Amino acid sequence: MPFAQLVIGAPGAGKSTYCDGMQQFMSAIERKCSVVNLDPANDHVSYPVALDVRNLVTLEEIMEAEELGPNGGVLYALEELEHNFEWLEEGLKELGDDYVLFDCPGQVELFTHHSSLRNIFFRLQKLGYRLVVVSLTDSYVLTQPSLYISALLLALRSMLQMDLPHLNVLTKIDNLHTYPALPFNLDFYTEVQELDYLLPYLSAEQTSRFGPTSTSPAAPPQDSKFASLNKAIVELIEEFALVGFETLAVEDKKSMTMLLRAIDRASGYVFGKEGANETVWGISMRNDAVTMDIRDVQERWIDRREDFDEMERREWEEQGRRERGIDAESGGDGGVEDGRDGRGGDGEEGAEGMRETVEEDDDMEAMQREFEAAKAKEKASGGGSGIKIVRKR
Ligand SMILES: Nc1nc2c(ncn2[C@@H]2O[C@H](COP(=O)(O)OP(=O)(O)OP(=O)(O)O)[C@@H](O)[C@H]2O)c(=O)[nH]1
Ligand SMILES: [Mg+2]
Repeated sequence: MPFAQLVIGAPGAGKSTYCDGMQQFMSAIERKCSVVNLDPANDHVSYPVALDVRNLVTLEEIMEAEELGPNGGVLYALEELEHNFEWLEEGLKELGDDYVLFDCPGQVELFTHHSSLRNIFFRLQKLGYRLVVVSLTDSYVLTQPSLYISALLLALRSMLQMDLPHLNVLTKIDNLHTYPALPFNLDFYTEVQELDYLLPYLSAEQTSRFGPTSTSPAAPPQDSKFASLNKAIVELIEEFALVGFETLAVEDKKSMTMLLRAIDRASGYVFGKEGANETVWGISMRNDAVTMDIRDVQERWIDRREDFDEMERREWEEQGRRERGIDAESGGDGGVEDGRDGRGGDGEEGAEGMRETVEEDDDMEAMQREFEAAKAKEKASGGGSGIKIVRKR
């Protein structure tokens, strides 16, 4: 019973980067994993492709032969794939029981109303794959209330259309500190509750002559048609109560660990593969010490990013020193610069670097303890962490 992730999301959301990072991460935890490219426009990918839709159909050929633009071309190509599903089936047989990551095209029509991608997913399910949709959204959408609401609608529509186990993920969370300060804490955006707090910001965005962001919105005309429409949309999203988000910084091992845990729970992998040959991951899954809730994510990537970067840098230096010491003792030829090479090196080296750090749960725990101690100290001295809590609970 093979497991698979269907990686979807708007163009540029980070799908291919995620597939690359996740494959390296899985190889680090000794889970056999292959990536299948289902995007006919993907003429260059950084991961090793096990099966490539471009061997069946390319966007360039379709656009020329059918005189279509890029969007129409991708839809047409997916219809071709749907009608030649045997090609995909044959290719997947070669992959055996590998865990498969499907890198999908970014045209949103494909996961909102066009039927080909959904039909392909259902046929994969019939082949025996245990599927989970991993829907990626660039965390940039948090910077503008209307973008965030659009992302929520898109996520909701995709969930309803795909009708499969589904996780929404805010990607590039490491970029958040470069954007203007958000009016709410991160958990507000990931939990997707009490959206009416956003209404004044949506109205302010509409009325502002100078652009959308405002942390102190002017009194909006709450009775305008625009305000009523916003209210109806947020009520709709809340009534479905389906949308929520995980977070991801693809180069951060802890972030990847937390996300894969959530995906394994959603797909049932965590139960189906218990006792399988994955000792490192098994231990990590049972080890509750390595946890990171959304408030920790906020501290890590927004409020105290620099402290954490510094802490990690010291960790890497320490690890590098330890490894050099071990190399010297064992008469090895050295050469370990630091422990940082999670994805930097190519292929094997990157995976090896990640394996070492995943195995060193102790290091993560130490960091966690340091973090907890720093928080406790801050609380004891009466100082806040600088978090602005606007929302009332
Ligand atoms: N800072 C940061 N950048 C990221 C992250 N994930 C992806 N990116 C960057 O985002 C850009 C787009 O990533 P891709 O993986 O090509 O996005 P995609 O969804 O495959 O895009 P399309 O195939 O065009 O639909 C690249 O420049 C990546 O390096 C992340 O976690 N953090
Ligand atoms: Mg891509």
